[in-house]
Amino acid sequence: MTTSTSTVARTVTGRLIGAHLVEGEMTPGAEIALRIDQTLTQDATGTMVMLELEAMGLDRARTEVSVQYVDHNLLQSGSRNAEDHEFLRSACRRFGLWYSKAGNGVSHPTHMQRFGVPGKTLVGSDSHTPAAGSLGMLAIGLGGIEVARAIAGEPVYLRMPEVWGVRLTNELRPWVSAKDVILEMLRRHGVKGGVNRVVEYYGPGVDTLTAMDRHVIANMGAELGATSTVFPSDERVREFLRSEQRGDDYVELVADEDAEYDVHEAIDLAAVEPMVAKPRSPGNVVPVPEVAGTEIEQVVIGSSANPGLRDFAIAAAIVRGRQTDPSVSFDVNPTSRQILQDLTKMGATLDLIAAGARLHQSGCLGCIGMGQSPTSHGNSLRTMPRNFPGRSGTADDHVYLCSPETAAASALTGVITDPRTLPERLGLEHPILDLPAESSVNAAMLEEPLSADEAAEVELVKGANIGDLPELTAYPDQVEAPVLVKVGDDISTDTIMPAGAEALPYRSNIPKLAEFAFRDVDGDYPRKALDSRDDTGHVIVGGSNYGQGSSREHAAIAPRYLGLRMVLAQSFARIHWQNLVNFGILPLELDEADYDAIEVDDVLSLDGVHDALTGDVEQLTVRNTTQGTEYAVRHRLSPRQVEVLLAGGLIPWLRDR
Ligand code: MIC
Repeated sequence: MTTSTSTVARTVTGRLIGAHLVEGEMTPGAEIALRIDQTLTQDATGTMVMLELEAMGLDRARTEVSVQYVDHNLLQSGSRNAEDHEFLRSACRRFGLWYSKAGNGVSHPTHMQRFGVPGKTLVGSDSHTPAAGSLGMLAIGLGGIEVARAIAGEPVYLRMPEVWGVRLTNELRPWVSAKDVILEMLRRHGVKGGVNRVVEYYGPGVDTLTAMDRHVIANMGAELGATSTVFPSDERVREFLRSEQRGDDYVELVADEDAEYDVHEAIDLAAVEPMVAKPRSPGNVVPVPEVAGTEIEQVVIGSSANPGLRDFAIAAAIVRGRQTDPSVSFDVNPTSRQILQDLTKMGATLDLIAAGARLHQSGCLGCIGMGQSPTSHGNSLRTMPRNFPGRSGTADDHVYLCSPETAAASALTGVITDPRTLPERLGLEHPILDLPAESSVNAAMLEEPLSADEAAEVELVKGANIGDLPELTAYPDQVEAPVLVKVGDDISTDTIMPAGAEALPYRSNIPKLAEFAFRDVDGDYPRKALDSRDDTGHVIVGGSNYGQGSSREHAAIAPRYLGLRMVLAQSFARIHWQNLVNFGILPLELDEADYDAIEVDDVLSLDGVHDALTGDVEQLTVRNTTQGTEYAVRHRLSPRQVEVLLAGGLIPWLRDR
């Protein structure tokens, strides 16, 4: 479907894109380039970004605001994570970035509270960056090196998305909250429903959602595979910015009454029920009654998917004066210090602790398996955004995702519980929260950028854990290499390059991190791949939506370090597809029948790569020399991406220029 610029320009998304467009046509599918106002990076992806800035020879950040958060790798067991934090702080001082210290808070809500400005563009090396769409920003998750380029003042390239208008009507009922809305979207559309789309919410129901409610929905829009999620900037945004003592940053940004969307959807908020995503995909959603009664061993409340004060306060109000079930570990990690401060002022922290909560420091922690891994047989119920296999740090985990209301109700009973049954079960009426009109703003753990003169004196501090960027060579003209791994549909980057407390501390050390690649698919992959590296390299074959989930470019860099040359998949997730190109790996799309035919260890060959990619046709022929067959495959790369790939990736491409 094509859309003329004039129609798209009347949606909030169209206005945001139109105001930042530096190249290209606003026709869905066409490559466009956007000017970027703000960036965010977090520690688990940020160390690579800072190494990339160093390699680019950047003198000083050229954005309006760039902030480095430390929120993922907070457990300091051994010196590695602390060395990453130290390196990141020195890089912020050197390159003129803000530094949000460990313990200050998770990037997304903290960025929204302290830096979000309606009408601006934001890119972040974290797939949940679209959370800032809650303020009428265009916020997009990207691989680190793309964010590094944005910090250096370069535009960001992407495919012009379709705009998916979701009309909200009515109001959520008691015991149902914003998380249930995004879970309802995932129930309807699954984890690929949003690929190459921006989800834009509009209609009378939008007004009934606070800015933080909108954050919940925009944050987890990443699970739909969407390029971003956008809400209007309206009175609710003005209220939010006022409560953050930043009322002056408010700008109205709304769609025209008769704005036209490329794709249409409607949700009656009054009809939304409590929802739960069952193991092991955020798209595996059912209404809570369908799984009610399932025993659980753990409840975790926290993460950027339910980061607002109300998300913790409602849980505290539900458990107030009661004890959580003895069989349940009730883990709570408030998303930011500011929120913890407000919860404490309200007395809610005490309610949580008295009910049996294990209170953790502000950060992502269990959301990426940085602690709080469950047993391999027990069920863990979380307010987090993802439950991909093994992501909790337990290989065969059973993680369910839900709202804070469902989580708190279940913590009390020890089984998955529909919070709407609490009045009858426990005589508990739906709590009415009395939230402070003003947040406890405290920016003491946010270090401002140094002046240019001061920054010029700063040396990067590289402890033993800070490795080097891999050397990337130009793409060969011929590939003839074995398939080392074949995986199915919806393989997430958590499968390709696992997170968890064991692997994450090596995010700045690619050779070491690579030892964990595809750990739960084939523990022998890193060794076999390394053996292939200096010889033929190797190939990976995937089903549809290959590489969904996180923005971690490590899921491309580490396999590339191990000699990966091509990935053949039925389709790719947006960020990972671009990350492959950025690190000199050729992504090719193949048909289902050909996917079915390929076997592990088959040798695939592609000749005349340079001519084939620079020609006019997207179609190429891959030969299976083991089976004596041929497959017609497609690359969907723009001429700019072809150049980058053939140079061996963005780093050599930039160096050549
Ligand atoms: C995630 O939610 O998967 C992460 C961990 O935040 C990632 C980033 C990472 O892998 O460091 C993301 O979403 O991009």
